[in-house]
Amino acid sequence: MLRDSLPSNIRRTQTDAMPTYVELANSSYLDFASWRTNADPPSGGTPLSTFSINVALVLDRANDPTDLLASNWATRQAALADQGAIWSTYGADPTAYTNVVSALADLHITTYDIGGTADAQYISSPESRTIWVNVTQDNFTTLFGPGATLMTVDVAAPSPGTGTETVRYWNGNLSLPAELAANGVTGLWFDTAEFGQYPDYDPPPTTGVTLPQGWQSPGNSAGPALVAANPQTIAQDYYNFPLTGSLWDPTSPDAVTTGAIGLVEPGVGTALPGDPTGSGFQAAIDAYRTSMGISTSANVISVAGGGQEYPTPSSPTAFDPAGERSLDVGVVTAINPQSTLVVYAGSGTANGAHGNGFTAYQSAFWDTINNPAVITSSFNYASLSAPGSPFLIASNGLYVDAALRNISVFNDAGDGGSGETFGNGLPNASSTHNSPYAVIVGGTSISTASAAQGDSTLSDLVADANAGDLPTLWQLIAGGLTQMPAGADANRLVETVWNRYYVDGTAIANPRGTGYLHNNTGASGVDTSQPAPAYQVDYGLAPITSDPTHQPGRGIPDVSANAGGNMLYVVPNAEMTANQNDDGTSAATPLWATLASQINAVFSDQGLPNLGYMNDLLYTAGVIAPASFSDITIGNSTSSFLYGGSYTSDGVDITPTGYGYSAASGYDLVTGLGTPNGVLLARALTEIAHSQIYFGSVPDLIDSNGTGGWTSGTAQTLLLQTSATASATVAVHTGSDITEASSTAHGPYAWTSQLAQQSLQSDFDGALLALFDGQGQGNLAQAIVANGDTVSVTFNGGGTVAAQANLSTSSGFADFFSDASNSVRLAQAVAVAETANGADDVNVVVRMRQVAGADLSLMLYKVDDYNGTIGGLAPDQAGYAAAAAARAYAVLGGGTTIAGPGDGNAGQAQITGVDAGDLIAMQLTNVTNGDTFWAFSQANEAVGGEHIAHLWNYGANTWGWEDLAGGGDRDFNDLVVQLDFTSTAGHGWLV
Ligand SMILES: [Ca+2]
Ligand SMILES: [Ca+2]
Ligand SMILES: [Ca+2]
Repeated sequence: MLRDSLPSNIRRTQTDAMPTYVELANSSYLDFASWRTNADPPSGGTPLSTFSINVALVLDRANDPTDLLASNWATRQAALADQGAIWSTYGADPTAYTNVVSALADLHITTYDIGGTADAQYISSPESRTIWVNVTQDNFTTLFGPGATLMTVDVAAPSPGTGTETVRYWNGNLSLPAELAANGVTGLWFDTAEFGQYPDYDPPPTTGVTLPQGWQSPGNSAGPALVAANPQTIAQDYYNFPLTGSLWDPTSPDAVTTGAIGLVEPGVGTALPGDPTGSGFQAAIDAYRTSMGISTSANVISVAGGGQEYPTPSSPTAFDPAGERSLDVGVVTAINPQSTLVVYAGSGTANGAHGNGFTAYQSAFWDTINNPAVITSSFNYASLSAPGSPFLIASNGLYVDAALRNISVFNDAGDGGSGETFGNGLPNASSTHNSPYAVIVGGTSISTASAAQGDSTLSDLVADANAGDLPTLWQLIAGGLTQMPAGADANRLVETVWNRYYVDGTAIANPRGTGYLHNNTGASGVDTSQPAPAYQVDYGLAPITSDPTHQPGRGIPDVSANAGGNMLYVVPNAEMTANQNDDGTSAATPLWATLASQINAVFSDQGLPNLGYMNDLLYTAGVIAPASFSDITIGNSTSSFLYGGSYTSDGVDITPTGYGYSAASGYDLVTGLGTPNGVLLARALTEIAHSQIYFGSVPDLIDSNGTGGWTSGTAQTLLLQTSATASATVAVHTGSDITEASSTAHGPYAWTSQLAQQSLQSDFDGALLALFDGQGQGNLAQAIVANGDTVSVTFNGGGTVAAQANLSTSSGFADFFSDASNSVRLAQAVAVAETANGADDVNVVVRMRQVAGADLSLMLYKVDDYNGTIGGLAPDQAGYAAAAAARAYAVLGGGTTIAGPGDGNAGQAQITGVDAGDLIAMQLTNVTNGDTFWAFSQANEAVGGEHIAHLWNYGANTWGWEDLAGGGDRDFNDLVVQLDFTSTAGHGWLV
């Protein structure tokens, strides 16, 4: 360098000269944690005379991974398998990184853990693009520019007359030395608690809303009737987790080992009172396991390079990190007793560290020793950082790192409701805790039948359910009810939004005395700092905030699970000395993490890689296998507010502004896609994974033409299924053909894809299904189309939108929506054998549910194309039946036909000798009257010159038959049939 060649006296002058600085846009104090405040920035006070703060400097990536992360899961997995190539491509440019380290040395700024090990206090590495440094009162301006001053000022506390709060802030934007900016330092984070959320103390500009008295949302007030359940009971009995029973007995030859789960527990780690190293943690967690009926010891690894400490909350209602930790470890170890727990304390307290959550996430994501494939956390840091700020750049990049490390991250939505405990009058969602590369988990409340009877907010619902009220039962079944309510004492009756807000006069409180400023309902709504992720757009969503500005953004949560209310979790207390009952989205989140870890075990058993970043797969499962989720439709999370006013909450005067969100049919901004049906979700995800990896060349039903239109993906016979809430004029245009698909209204309880798939569960009560038998579907027609034909649908003269087709077209169907409840489904009449690992000669599971009185029989046979042709014979040609019989698959146990299970029953069989890519068609025989029916209507009976169609598609590889000639009652549930091509792989845990 030129400088080194100068005489020593000049070099010293050059070295000590003030470098030039580059201002960082959007780097004000309010941009760090108080974006969307309507307060004026703080001012005045005095310079802070003594401080020491550790700061993350984050460099840009050498290359942009956006395209890789936007590719499908299989493409991502293929790339992520080579982690060396990933990080030489998507880490920092090594030269730029070295330049920054060198420049910091020239500036005499202390750095931490450059090139350190994975259990170092801080993560400073070219791969993480991060360099941790220390600044004090002596060199704050050296790093952040000559104008940077850290100030301290006392401001009035939110409630008049309650004193003052001390705020630490800096004026204006921060700057960086030009050498750092030139080498791509664009991200910053502070390992400190100095810079909190700055509240708006101005008088409220609106009069707000009047809240109803009492409980604000149903299903959270069972009182003494509430249930306290062991976590594994909640997982197995209410969420149908896939791995159960002897699989968890380590002495069993069937024993399964689930992978390590990382728990982000900033500061506290495994510390116990008086025991900062957590030396007593092993005994404490083993005592909990014993109380849960688990006889083996936990495998616990503590990663706390900067130490850890047991905190003391400032008040009984203050956030308690140790309680969070105990909740996390309890839920994880009880549900997945063979998963190693890796507990991350983050930077701890050594060297001026503060154990900020960012540092714990970073140590978890970069733990290349333990490599947990699933990481769960309920900790946020600096909730509202501004878009474009160096703080949000750093935070967003952290979760991209996790995706590139092939980690599945589960973050709780948070427990602050629609207001996010931020008093700006708006609905808020954290900008730092809702990454598109993390699964965001919201909260629900499960009510058993007995709990519901003790809950006055559910009394009407209980009465209606017990009286057999069909609309009520229909709603409850969509929410996961599988038994008649009268006999459902031990089972779920209803699952509602978790919401503990209670209003008494003008006081917002609950039995714990807390309200809008504490943890009482799931955070929800829309993170307006980012656009809706592609998987939400592909699901047909366009999330907007509920306030009058209707801001777009990322909808949260993605999914949800029980968070308390009428069902609490039995977990260790904060000190780990005894058990207690606890709640929160902090409980729902580790539950989801254990499910992902179980599914990873299934994936491994079937020869698949880990799930990694897989949000898109969840949304795809929601479309093609909707029974993967129970749909939550009851409750709200409303808690927006301004400071000041005539209500009180948490000892503070506030004005509720009423902007919130409610659960509703389908995806909603309180509970996301819903709560898991673990086995059905696992089947769906394995099916999607094998399909993407091994069957990418199989034609899709339809292909986008790039301008909003669609073309047929192959030569095929399409079922045209109209669903209409009133008589509708409908036409399906394929190439130059127009097929009439007009329809009368379907029956009010015509079966949905979700119900048809739910009904295939053997423990679903046939008597409950019988209440909804005989409900006619809309019109069913058929079209034979050529490869490349244009495809469109008109509904009552208007156009339709295939809003979810991107997610379903590779599974053989696509819905063209006129609106949410009026649509035409185009579906293939055959299944493609997308077998596990593309294997040949495999057994395939055939699941059935019969809701008809006749004796039925099913034959599955191989065809040559999507029109059902066999050796040149079309389905309506002479000799087809004999040709089909000659192509019939053998049934395990003998013969080539499968007997229906009988009225009301579920059944299951396997066919054998199925090769990858086989096209499989079905024939139904009504044994009672001798009629036979085909998937291709031209082969069926004609009425008035029209051939009658008998097969209705209910999602991926699932169909329902109508078993009577002439069309019968057209309920298409007489025999529901599902082909499962992947579950026999490996140990067959999902069969
Ligand atoms: Ca819902
Ligand atoms: Ca029928
Ligand atoms: Ca029926």
